Amino acid sequence: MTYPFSQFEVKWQARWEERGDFRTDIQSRKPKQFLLVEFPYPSGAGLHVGHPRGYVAMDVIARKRRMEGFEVLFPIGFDSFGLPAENHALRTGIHPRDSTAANIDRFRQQLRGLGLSFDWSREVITSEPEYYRWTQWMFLRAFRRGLAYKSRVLINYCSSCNASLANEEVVQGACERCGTPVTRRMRDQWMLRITRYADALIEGLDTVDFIPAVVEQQRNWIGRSRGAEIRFPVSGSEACIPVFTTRPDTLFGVAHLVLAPEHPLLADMADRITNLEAVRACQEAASRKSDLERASQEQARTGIRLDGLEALHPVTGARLPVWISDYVLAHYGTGAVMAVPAHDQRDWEFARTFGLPILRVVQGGDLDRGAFEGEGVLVNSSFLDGLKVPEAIRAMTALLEREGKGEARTDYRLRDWVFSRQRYWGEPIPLVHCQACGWVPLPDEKLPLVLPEVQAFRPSPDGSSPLAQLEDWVTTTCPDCGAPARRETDTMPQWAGSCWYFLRYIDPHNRTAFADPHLLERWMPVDWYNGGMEHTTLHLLYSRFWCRFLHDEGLVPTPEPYHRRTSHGMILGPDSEKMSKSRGNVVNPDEVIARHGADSFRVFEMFMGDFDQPAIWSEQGIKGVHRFLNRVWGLACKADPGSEVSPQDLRRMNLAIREVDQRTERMKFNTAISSLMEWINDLVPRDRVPVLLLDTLCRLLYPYAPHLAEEIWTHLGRTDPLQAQPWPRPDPALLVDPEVTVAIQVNGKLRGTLQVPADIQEEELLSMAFQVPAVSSRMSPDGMARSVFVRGRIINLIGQEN
Ligand code: ANZ
Ligand code: ZN
Repeated sequence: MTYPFSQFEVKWQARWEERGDFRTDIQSRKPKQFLLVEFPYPSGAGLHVGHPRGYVAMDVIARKRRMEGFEVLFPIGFDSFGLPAENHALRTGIHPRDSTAANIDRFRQQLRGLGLSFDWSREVITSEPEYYRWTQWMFLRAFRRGLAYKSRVLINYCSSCNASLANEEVVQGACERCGTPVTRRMRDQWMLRITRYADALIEGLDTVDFIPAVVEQQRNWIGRSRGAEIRFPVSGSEACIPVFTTRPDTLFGVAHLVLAPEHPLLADMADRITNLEAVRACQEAASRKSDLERASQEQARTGIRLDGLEALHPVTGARLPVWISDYVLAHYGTGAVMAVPAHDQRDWEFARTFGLPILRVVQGGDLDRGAFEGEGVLVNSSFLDGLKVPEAIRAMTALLEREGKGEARTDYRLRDWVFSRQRYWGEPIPLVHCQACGWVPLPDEKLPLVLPEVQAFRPSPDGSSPLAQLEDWVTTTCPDCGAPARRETDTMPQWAGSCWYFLRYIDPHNRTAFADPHLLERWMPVDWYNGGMEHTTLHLLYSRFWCRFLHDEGLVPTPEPYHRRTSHGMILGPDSEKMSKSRGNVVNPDEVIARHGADSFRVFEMFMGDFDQPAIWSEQGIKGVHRFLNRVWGLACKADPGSEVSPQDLRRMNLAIREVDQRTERMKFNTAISSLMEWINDLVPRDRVPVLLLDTLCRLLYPYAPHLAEEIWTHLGRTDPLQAQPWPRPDPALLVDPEVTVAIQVNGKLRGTLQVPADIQEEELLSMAFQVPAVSSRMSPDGMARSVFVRGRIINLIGQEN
């Protein structure tokens, strides 16, 4: 027997929509809750069982918050610009606009089928001109503030597709689409000065409530490190090699310098380098690797010495060999390191590989086994000897500053954000280049700059955007001086639209502003944002930056967009592997819902294990959950308004209320569901179930299995909407075991009293009685013949006294 979910789930979904249950009253005076999930990219594959894990979790919270009396904003939309649609267009000739629209329809239908309580009237779609008009508008604000600039940077490039690739499109050094090894090329790109916000983005982390793993990722990505820049003169020349180091204290342990293969000194000194050919080969090999590979610890150390070139130690004047190696990154620090093999593991490996000296300057560790990177006391270091690392850092930095050989410096791993793509399916960058005026923004009333129609989606052979081929579109006039001018043909990256979508939800149909300032004041920040762990670095950082910028412009009331951020673990296939089409382990949510119902699907996704950990899909598991919901249905069929509720029943119910409430708030969804399961197990054997218990069960179940809860609710004869019912609160008085005072008699004479739980068992009470000295001095347990127990009042021990 299975409960008739297919009869009522669709009915409830339709009714919720009709009644407008989840429409936010944006002007409401109730306390607000803005709950956010990452809006999906509408891929051709449809919704994946991984998406709903975060969506259902926040839906549970949203439904609970409505019952708790909050005005809830729980919106959804689509992040619909991006590469897969464009790549699909290249393969099939179908316009990305059309495939995207079809995919969105399918996603909508699937999301509705899950019974998620989104306010669909606030849907935003990033590829719609009414939306991207404001993305363009914000970009122009940034441009006018000097936050956007054009610069020549190295990009990933696929020579077979003739296209520049985003980092996400480079898979193990090869083009994701065609497998050709990716090379790096210089190209003019629009950049956003996110680095100006590096400190603010670190400090802002202290004002929000993000899970620690996310805070850590944000910090690491920004990668602030304090240290010094030290200049090493090149022997026999005026030139200097500046290095950035976090450990100026180790200067006396420097054995050689290592430059990034792209370092400009190589070109400047080409006539001095005597092994130029071998050096070129090494540079060539490095250009084929990604920064990630180059920085990897596992990577074998490769490199070559620059013959004919020597540097001078800034303090001792010793001659130091200069090497190049790809473990030194061109765009970090100064692109050059002072190698200290004894105290930096990468330098140690490099020195081991090439037989270079390893000179200890800090005590500690075993240098035969690896570098000692810890703290300790300085040795072999002249005036630093005997100092501890932090003191030595200060002393050395002071000396370098006095002698003009270097200075304290803070460096960041964070780079400015490459904000242009040579692609079609993105927001056009609304700038015009004029010979006389330079880059000129389109006036606001010319926005949106609508993405023009194209026939060919393929980038030009020179790597420029497909838009560059539309001569009629590109030629325009300068908005400032009216002279002939040319449009920018790059488009924005997919990140652009997702940087501020939460703001638009607050006022999605506003035609004169991206959102009404009063509504922003009332609804920002997002109270709780949940999403996948894979988006906690870049998306979070970019949107925090965007929000800070808008805040500085006086356009958004809060510097941080999100108050609380949590993340869910990924759902893995039944074979414990990441689900993928090629592995054939993808579970289709539509099929699961058809077989077991949306409520089973929802409850199972919440029951699969700890929410922040990866979970493995299992058919057995969903069947178990389905049986649980069946049992709940069975209880409802035994509802009896006349049946009495015992104090025991009330206590058990209050325990369930407390556990479900607390565990849900802590995102311990799986154990919240187990407490419901345990509770109803007590009720299942009964012939009649008191309505009061079922009433509470409906409320507690509603966030998790809303269709079933609604159905039972009407079964109980209730006509008022369940979501308007107050969320149950535990009664503390009912949660504590009531205690009673029991008189202890020995052969009928009072020998003491005990404070015990009202429902204590006789055996336990007896063993406590024999601990009372006035009892144990008169009678031993062996001497007792029998006892008389009057529950809640007296226990009389009868037998032989000592
Ligand atoms: C000497 C030294 C001695 C270093 C020592 C470390 C330990 P973080 O903390 O990540 O900022 N470095 C500097 N520029 C680099 C580049 N372009 N590519 C690769 N490595 C680079 O790292 C700063 C340290 O990383 C710097 O401090 C430098 O090595 C290296 F016992 O200088 B150190
Ligand atoms: Zn002009």
